[in-house]
Amino acid sequence: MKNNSKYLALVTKKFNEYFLVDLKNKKNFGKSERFLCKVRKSINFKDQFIYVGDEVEIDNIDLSSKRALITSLKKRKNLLIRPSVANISNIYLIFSVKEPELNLSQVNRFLISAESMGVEVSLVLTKCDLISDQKRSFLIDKFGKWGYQIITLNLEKPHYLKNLLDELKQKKCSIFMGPSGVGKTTLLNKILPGLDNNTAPVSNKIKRGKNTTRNVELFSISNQSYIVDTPGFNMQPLELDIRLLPKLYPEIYKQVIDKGITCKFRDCLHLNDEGCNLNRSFERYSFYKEMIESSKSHYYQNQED
Ligand SMILES: Nc1nc2c(ncn2[C@@H]2O[C@H](COP(=O)(O)OP(=O)(O)OP(=O)(O)O)[C@@H](O)[C@H]2O)c(=O)[nH]1
Ligand SMILES: [Mg+2]
Ligand SMILES: [Zn+2]
Repeated sequence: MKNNSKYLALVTKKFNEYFLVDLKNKKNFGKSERFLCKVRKSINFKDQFIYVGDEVEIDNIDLSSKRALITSLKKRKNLLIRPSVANISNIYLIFSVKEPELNLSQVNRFLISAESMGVEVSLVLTKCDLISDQKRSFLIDKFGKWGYQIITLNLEKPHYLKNLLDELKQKKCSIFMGPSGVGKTTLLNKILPGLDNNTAPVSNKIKRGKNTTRNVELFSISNQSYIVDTPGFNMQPLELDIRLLPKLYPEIYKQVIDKGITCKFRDCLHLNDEGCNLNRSFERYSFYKEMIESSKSHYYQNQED
C-alpha cells in the first residue's frame, strides 16, 4: 500500500545514501513511524547535504516495506560541523574524571568550540565513583569558577541521574559530545533502559576509549525531546576569529555583562595593560592567551585574502 501525501519527518540516522527518519506527527500511521528513505532522484538540493537532526518532507510512503522518499529539506536553525548534526538546542559536553583522565586543556577546547555554536552549553563529569568526595567538590568549585554549574554522575548512584533526565526532557535536541570512553553511551542507555547500545571499557594499554560508537544517532526520550549520541573524539586546537574569543569565555563576558566593565578600546582583547579594565586573574586566562596566539596567524592570513 502506497501513500502519496507529504509528511514531515526528522532524520535520526544516516548511512551512505540512506536515511532513517521518524515521522514528526506520530499519530499518522499508528505504530509505523520510522521509515528508511532515499532522496527522490529528481530532487536537487543544490549541493546541500542532509544531516541527522534535519527536518525533511517525505512521500511515496510504503507501509509494508517501511520505505519512503525524501522530497524536500526544511530550513535548519544551525549546523554543528564536527560531528555533523543539525538543529541542536543544547550541547552536553561529557568528560570522565578518570579513565580516561580529565584533561583541562581538552575541556577548554571543547567548551570554546561548543560556545561558538551559540547554543546553551552544559558540562557533565562522569565516573565520580573513581574519585573521593573531596576531589569531586574541588572539581565542582573549579568549573563553577570557569562559569559552569557542572553535573556530576556516578554509575553506582543512579539517583544522580534524575535531575539530568528532568532537564533533558525540557530541551528539544541535546547532543552528547566528548572524548571516547567517557561514558556517553552508558549514560544514554541509563536514560533509555530498553536501548542497550554498545559500550566498552577503556583500553588497559593506552588508557583511552576504543571508539565504540561509530555513528551519530538521534534518540527520542519523550514526545518533543531528543538526544544525539556521537562517537568520541579529541578536539584539535581551534582556529577561530580572535575577536570572537572574549565572547566565548564566561569569565570574560560576565564581567562585561554583569559588572559593566568596559575597556578603553572597543575591541580590547584583554592582553595589554593599556586601557584594559578586565580582571584577568582567572584560571583559564592562560588558555585564553594561548588560544589568541594560535588563532592570530589564521586571523591575519584571512585579513590578507
Ligand atoms: N567506573 C565507572 N565507569 C563508567 C561510568 N560510566 C561509564 N563507565 C564505563 O566507561 C566505559 C566506556 O563507556 P562508553 O559509554 O562506551 O563510552 P563512550 O563515551 O560512549 O565512548 P565512545 O563511544 O567510544 O565515544 C564503559 O566500560 C563503562 O562501563 C561510571 O560512572 N563509573
Ligand atoms: Mg559511545
Ligand atoms: Zn580589556
